[in-house]
Amino acid sequence: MKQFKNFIAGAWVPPDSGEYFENRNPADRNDLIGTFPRSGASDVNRAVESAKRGFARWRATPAPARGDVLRVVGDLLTQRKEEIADAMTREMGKPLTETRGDVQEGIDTAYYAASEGRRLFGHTVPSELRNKWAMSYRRPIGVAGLICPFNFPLAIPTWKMFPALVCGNSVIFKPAEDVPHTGTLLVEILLEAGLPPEVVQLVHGTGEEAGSVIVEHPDIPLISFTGSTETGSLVGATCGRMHKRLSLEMGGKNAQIVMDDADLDLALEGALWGAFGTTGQRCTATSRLILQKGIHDNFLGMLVDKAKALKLGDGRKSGTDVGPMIHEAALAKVERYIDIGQSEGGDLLCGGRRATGDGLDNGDFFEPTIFARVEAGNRLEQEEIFGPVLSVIRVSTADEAFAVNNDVKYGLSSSIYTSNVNVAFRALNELDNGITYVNAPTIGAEAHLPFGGVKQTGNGHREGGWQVYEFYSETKVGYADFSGTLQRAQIDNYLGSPD
Ligand code: UN1
Repeated sequence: MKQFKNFIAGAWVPPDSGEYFENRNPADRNDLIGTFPRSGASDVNRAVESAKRGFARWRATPAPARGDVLRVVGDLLTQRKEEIADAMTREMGKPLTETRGDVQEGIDTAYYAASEGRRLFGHTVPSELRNKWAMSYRRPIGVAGLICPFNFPLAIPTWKMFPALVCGNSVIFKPAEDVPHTGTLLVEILLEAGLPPEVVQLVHGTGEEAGSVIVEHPDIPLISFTGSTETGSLVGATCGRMHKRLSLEMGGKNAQIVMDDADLDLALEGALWGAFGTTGQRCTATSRLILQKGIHDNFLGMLVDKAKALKLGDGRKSGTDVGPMIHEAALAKVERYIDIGQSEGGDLLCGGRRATGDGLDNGDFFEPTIFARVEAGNRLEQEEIFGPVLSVIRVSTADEAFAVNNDVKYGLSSSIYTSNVNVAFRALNELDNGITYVNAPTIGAEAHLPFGGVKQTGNGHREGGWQVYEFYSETKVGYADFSGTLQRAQIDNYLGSPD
């Protein structure tokens, strides 16, 4: 059994507390992967001091050279894709097909970041005065604190870390305590690729003991957090008080709409993948299915048959469709929502309980669950469950479907299946989400497009694509006057007087 370390001040070191937590395989709790540092304030403080030195060096490295390091990171991730996918499945459960996709998203993000090192555009615009240049350009900000979730153990840290690094910041990375091994592999790869050691710091531990210290540290001006809306609110309060730049990526209650004119087989595959992929533990998971009345009964019948046939199991074994949930507390939360759904009068058509037997007894498995006749406005329909629970709502018209989609406090992704081009474009226009898919499920965002949601899903920032580079850099404006005279903006006028 291996005891893992933090990476602070250029060295792999134990936590000051001397205490460690266990990392176990959620498909088999007897499988202990290793123990990881329980870090606290003194570890974070040393990481910050080192990251400040790393920042001084890294900001002076030209952006194209910073990008070159990320290109090597992409190459190394590609070479080690299978090994990382296996480690990831072992510590968080989703099947290998999905963890390979997770690594691929990191690879895509690395190559995108590498090229962005040569493209951190600013603007040059005409000055209103003669012989004067006006331009805007980007500067790095400082030490970035990155607090990451368990469900995309590689991809989401890369969404944050790679643009932060290309923009010239140094980073303190706290992986979720459920997936510290994947986080460790990522940092090993960054170092192997040639990142100067003090530019990255890896601090393991819990949100309460390590994450909160990062958020509250006065020398970390930049925080990126992905996780629950409740924790995000606490992070937001602190960052607001301390005037920190903050990107929040939080909950979702994403809906797939299926209209009467949809390709039903396609919509069926989409619903299964969206609702039960990653065991429903995605911010973008489909947790509501809005069915138009003409296809409602038929579609539901097909869906329940398919959901019952999904094979639960160890994600490292071939044939597994759905892996375990991340831990016991997540299972218990889903169970509470099963009770809520039943007390609200929902019709439990399949699942609704822990899955046991057939090699599942040592893991945290829950059966894919479908509730029909869920009323818009019910708690089951409104609150994020983060598990394999799909609520089905029956509607009559597109207008009603759109209203149901929009009437929740979250706004990450949505999807519509229809063959009517006008309804499809209306959906793109009218659904209140950061991402809307037409004839595709609510999951499947690509690394080179902005990712994020409206309303209480986020705070207006985006990850991925070109937009995240704005978050990790500060815009500065430079004016250079080479006229040799005092020119006064807004006052001197070169058009001459009207007469
Ligand atoms: C998340 O849902 O937590 O869109 C991230 C997707 C992935 C990223 C999802 N590329 O499904």
